[in-house]
Amino acid sequence: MKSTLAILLLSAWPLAAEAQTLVAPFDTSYSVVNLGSVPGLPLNYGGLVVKIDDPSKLIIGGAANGANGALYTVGLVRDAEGHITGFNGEATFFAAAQYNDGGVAYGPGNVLFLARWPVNELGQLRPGSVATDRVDLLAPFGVESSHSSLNFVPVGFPGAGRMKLCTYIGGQWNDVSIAPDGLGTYSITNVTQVAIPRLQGGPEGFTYPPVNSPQFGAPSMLLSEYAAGKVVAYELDGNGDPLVETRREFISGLTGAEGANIDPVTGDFLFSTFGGFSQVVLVRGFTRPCPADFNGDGNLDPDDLSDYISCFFAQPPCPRADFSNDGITDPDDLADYIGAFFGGCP
Ligand SMILES: [Ca+2]
Ligand SMILES: [Ca+2]
Ligand SMILES: [Ca+2]
Repeated sequence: MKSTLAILLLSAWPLAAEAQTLVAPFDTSYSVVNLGSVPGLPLNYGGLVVKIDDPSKLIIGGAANGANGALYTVGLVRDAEGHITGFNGEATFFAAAQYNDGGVAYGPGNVLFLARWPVNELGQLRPGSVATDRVDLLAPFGVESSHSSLNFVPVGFPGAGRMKLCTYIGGQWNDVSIAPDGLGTYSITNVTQVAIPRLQGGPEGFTYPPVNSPQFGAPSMLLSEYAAGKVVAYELDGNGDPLVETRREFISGLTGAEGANIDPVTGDFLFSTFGGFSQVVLVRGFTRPCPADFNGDGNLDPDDLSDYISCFFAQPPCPRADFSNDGITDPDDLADYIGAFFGGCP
C-alpha cells in the first residue's frame, strides 16, 4: 500500500510543480519567475493587466467564466529595477466582471475591455467604475462562440491602435473597429474576420512584446494557448495580425495558460493560469519600454538621472551602468543615458 501511495505521489509531482519550460532559442535570453497564487483571489484566474495609472497594482480576473466573476486588484512588490517579484497583501474587489476570460486590456480613454466567455460578449468598464458599464453581443458581428480574448496593438507596431479579438474553440481572429458612444464607452462599428488559417491550441490572452527584444527579429505577439498548455510567438503582418506560418513555441509544459500582458514598466511578460494551479507567471529578458526610467517606477524624473549617475560612479559600476549593453562601461554609456533621459519615454 505504502509503495503504491508513493508512486501516486511521485506521478502527481510534475503537475504540482507546473514544470514550465522556455523553449530554445528563447531559453538563452529569457527567464521564468513563478509568482505563485494571488492571496485571496477566487479561482479560477482570468486575464490580467498592470493598472494603467498605478503600476504598483495588478488588475486580474477572479471567478473567471462564471456569473460571479469580478476583477480584483492586488499590490505588486517590485525590486530596485522595477521587476515584479511578488504580491503585497490580499486581492481586493475592483469591479464586477461577469464571465471574465483571458482578455483584459485597456483601450482608448483608459476604458477596460473584457472578453466574456462562454457568453460570447464584449464588456467595457469606464475608469472608476465598479461594474461592467457596457456589454455587446458578438454573434451579430459574425464572431464565433465564444470570444476568449482581445487586445489593442500598441504604438510602434504595424496596425497600431487596432483592436484584435480571438475565439477559443475555432481560433477565429478578428479585427474590430469601435467609435465613441457618447457615454464614455465604445460602440462596435465593424468586425472583420481576418482571412488567415485558424489559430491553434485554444487561443486565450495575447500581447505584444517590446520591439527589438532578444530573439524577436520582427514585430511579434505572444499568445497563451490554453488547450496546448503553451505560450507561442507569432510575427505580425502589416495590419498587426499574426502570420500563422511563423508560430514558434515560447513556453511549454503549462496547465491552462490564460491571460497575457506586458508590464509597461519593465517590458516583462505576465501571464496567468486557469485551473487547480491558478498562478501568475512572469518572464524577464524583454527590452525595457523606457530604459531611461532607470528605477522602473513608471515615471521619468530627476530620481532616474541621479540613480543612473550613482550606478555609473559606483566602484565597481553596477551592471546596468553599461547602458549601451556592449559589455563595457565607459563615458559613452553616461552620454547615452543622458541622451535617453532628455529624449524622454516613447
Ligand atoms: Ca479562458
Ligand atoms: Ca523613474
Ligand atoms: Ca557600454
